[in-house]
Amino acid sequence: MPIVDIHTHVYPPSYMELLESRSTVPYVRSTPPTNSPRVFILPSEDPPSTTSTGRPIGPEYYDISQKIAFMDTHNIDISVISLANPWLDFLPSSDAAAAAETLNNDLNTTCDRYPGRLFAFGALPMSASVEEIVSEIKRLPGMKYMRGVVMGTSGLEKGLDDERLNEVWAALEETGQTVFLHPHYGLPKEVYGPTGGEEYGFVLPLALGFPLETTIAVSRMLLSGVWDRYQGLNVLLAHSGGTLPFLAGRLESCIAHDGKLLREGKLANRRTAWDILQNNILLDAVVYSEVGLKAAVDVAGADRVLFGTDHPFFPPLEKNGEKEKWLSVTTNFKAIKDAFGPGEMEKVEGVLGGNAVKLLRLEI
Ligand code: 5CU
Repeated sequence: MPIVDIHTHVYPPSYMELLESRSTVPYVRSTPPTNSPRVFILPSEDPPSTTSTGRPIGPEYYDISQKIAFMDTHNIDISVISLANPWLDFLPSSDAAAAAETLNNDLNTTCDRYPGRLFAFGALPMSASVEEIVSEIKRLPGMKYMRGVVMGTSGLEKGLDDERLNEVWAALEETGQTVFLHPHYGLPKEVYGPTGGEEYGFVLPLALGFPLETTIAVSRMLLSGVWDRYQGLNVLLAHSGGTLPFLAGRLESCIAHDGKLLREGKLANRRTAWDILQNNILLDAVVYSEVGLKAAVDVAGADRVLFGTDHPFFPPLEKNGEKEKWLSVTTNFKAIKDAFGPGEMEKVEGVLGGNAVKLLRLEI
């Protein structure tokens, strides 16, 4: 059974050029003392402060041969690559549709260089008009290696419960494309303390801000009835669904006790979080512990959880050699193996790759 990485990012060369040409976040800049390129992408780095130094960025982000080398080092057979955050969200509306088209063509061509080893989630021009977004969604299935789309939580700037997204959900459902929903915006940095948590590096926004952002975005989709309207819409949640597997019970209980929702008739005939988790949501296995992985499997089912690495993010802090295995990856492999009993090898193989091959049709 192949090993498949469904959570693995790229910044193609043309996107790197874009980041290098910018002077506001997101951007890439070479700063003293090393003068090597550093990336500033997160809202918590905006505006850059005197203590904010970004993070190193190198060819592992844009040179696809490095992705393949990383796959070989970790025995990964197939990767479904996606543009990393913040995708095309920051582009002026007038540039977004053309940029998405160029980028997606580029991703498809990149996959073609390694037939059978690479597939992709396309990027959407979320700052363009709904018509242009829908048009790109409808164009993607014509491309050999595209298997869905990657999307952040901002939607058309008002979040994913925005009714203006109806046509987008309808197009995704109609074309049978999986939405890979990924965080970027986190929480307002004030929640991390007077300095925005800077004294703790990137720990708070990445460990907590990202998963909570995903949890809130999916909860808003659920509450606004997205899955009541689009019952065939499939969404793959990054980081094992944020905290949704743990909080789904509390979410459902709060819904069942909400007088406003009752008065507005919103409690009748609604699909619950449990139903959505078992039928519409796929969870990646990027949660770094057996405890979180077991929760993901418990709520979604072992056949709906999919291995991922988050490459090229979370590299080892000290490099010991090109062929060194990454701690962030071995931790997730171990969590998957430990979450299942000795007689459950089939489930392990499913999470490691079988589920992805089946659900994302990874055959050429
Ligand atoms: O470390 C990070 O900033 C990130 C990021 O931005 N996106 C991602 O997918 N993983 C880690």
